[in-house]
Amino acid sequence: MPDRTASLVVLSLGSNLGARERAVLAAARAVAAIRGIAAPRLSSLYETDPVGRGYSRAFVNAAMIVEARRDPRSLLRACLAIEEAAGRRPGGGDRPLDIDIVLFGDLRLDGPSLVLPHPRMRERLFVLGPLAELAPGLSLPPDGLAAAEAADRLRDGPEVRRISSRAVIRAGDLRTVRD
Ligand code: PH2
Ligand code: MG
Ligand code: MG
Repeated sequence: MPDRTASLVVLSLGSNLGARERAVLAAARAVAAIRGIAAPRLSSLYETDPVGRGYSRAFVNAAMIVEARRDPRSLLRACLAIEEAAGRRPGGGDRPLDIDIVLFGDLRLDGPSLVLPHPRMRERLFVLGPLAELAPGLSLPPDGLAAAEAADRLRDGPEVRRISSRAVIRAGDLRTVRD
């Protein structure tokens, strides 16, 4: 039974520099190990065309859903520490690891370092494609559209290719399960 005081949190993981797949999988493990995080689930890995300027390589992206019993800003700080440990430097462009909080329950937040829901989530198939695999029926803001339907509406945009079997995290231990 889900913990009633926990929030359902959606994260988007990405890497387009170095050992991309390994970085995303290690990040998922590190997120699962953050205190107050429970019931982690990870999508398959996807190779995705970069969206926006200043990126020279394709990304590996995945979606992650967790239950969080901590506040969003402290979760963000923990995610930034994981990015830093993976070699992330301040500034834009190619990055070995990016962890974005996409949804934090129903919370709306408009702060200098964190905006929730993530303002561009509905435009990005590299976020919604993996999320739709994990939680096709999840209802998304602002209109409650299901994740699978929201992803379908972006099928004409930049490409998203599933490159791994589904990875599942159980009890904080990530195993890759062949489909
Ligand atoms: N992240 C960005 C900008 N562009 N494109 C893809 N395909 N995947 C990303 O994770 C990504 C991006 C900013 O963080
Ligand atoms: Mg990002
Ligand atoms: Mg980020």
